[in-house]
Amino acid sequence: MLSYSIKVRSVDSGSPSQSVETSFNITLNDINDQPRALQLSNYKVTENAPLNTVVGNLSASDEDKGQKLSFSLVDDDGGKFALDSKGGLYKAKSTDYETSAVHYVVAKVTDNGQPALSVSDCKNSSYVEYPRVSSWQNTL
Ligand SMILES: [Ca+2]
Ligand SMILES: [Ca+2]
Repeated sequence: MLSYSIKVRSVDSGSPSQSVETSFNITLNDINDQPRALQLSNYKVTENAPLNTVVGNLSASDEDKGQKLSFSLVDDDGGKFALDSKGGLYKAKSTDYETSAVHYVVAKVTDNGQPALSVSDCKNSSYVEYPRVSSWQNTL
């Protein structure tokens, strides 16, 4: 909780003028701020990677100290992706580069403030699937 102290003086127009001075303490109450900077650590995965392969991890920040953030998927591209309890995005169904080279997922982060606030992000959540090529496999 932040607190400010201000001093107010009022002066009349009499002669001689009289004045009175009083101090006030103004207290700022914290309100819940929206989480922000929702990000996915990696967007690329090899096609035919085994189920449960983690593509990347979601992360976000929140100005409010000590709040717990939880992640969920608004759009999991037909159930192809899911989240583990730590915000890891993993493959839940098999995928095929020749059928679809880019998948679209929308993630959401929610804090545990009162009221709970959330942010969802799709602009950074497309994830690109690469053909199974040996040079790519080593990067995963
Ligand atoms: Ca706040
Ligand atoms: Ca918050």
